[in-house]
Amino acid sequence: MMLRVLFVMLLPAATHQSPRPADCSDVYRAGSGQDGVYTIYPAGPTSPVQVYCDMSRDDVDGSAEKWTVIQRRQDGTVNFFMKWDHYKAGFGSAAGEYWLGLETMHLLTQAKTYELRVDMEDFEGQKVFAHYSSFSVGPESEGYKLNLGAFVKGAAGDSLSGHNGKKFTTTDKDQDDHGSNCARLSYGGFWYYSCFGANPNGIYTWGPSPQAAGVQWRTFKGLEYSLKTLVMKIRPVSA
Ligand SMILES: [Ca+2]
Repeated sequence: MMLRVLFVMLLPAATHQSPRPADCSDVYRAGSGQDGVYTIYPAGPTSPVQVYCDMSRDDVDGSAEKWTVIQRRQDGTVNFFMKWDHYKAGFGSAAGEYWLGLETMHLLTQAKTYELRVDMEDFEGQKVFAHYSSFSVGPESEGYKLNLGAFVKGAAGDSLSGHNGKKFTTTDKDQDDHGSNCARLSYGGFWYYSCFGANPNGIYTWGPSPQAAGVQWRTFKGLEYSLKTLVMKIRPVSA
């Protein structure tokens, strides 16, 4: 009872003193318009998370994009063949390749409605994207289920809709629709079904990927090609 009273007295003061950004749109609103690594607090003031903010300008109207990067592949320096606890907590470096973490993704996407854009590039310099109207991740008690809105546009084509509604699977936690474990078969961790149209967390293999285990997006380069870069990023729909 004493503790409870203390918390009630302390919490309002702490939150009023310094509003902390929950995502990159908050970072932008607070005056930082440069691309780079920032600290956000999607779970409150005691839980800082490092994230890369993509503040680049829209090609059409020049407005700032304020994307919060939740996943990035670009050079193969980070091992993505990781277990459940790592996918839950996040790994890698916000300045390079990383996975933000399922728990942080869940907390972020509970607070606001986000849209998703996946940027990708092949080793010949061709750049495409896929844009989805909404993106959220359910709680751990529901297996961090993916809730994906409609495919809106993008020359990459739609390789992600098949993953909608699926729970997250890692080598040590099989929640997919396959008789075996898709994370083991595909050397990654993802919202697999049986198994995938997109494998963003697959093995980085610098192009040809005969075993369908690379960083892949079926409707762009098929399942025998591992991409040079792949970035998943979200922003509030009303930003
Ligand atoms: Ca399975």
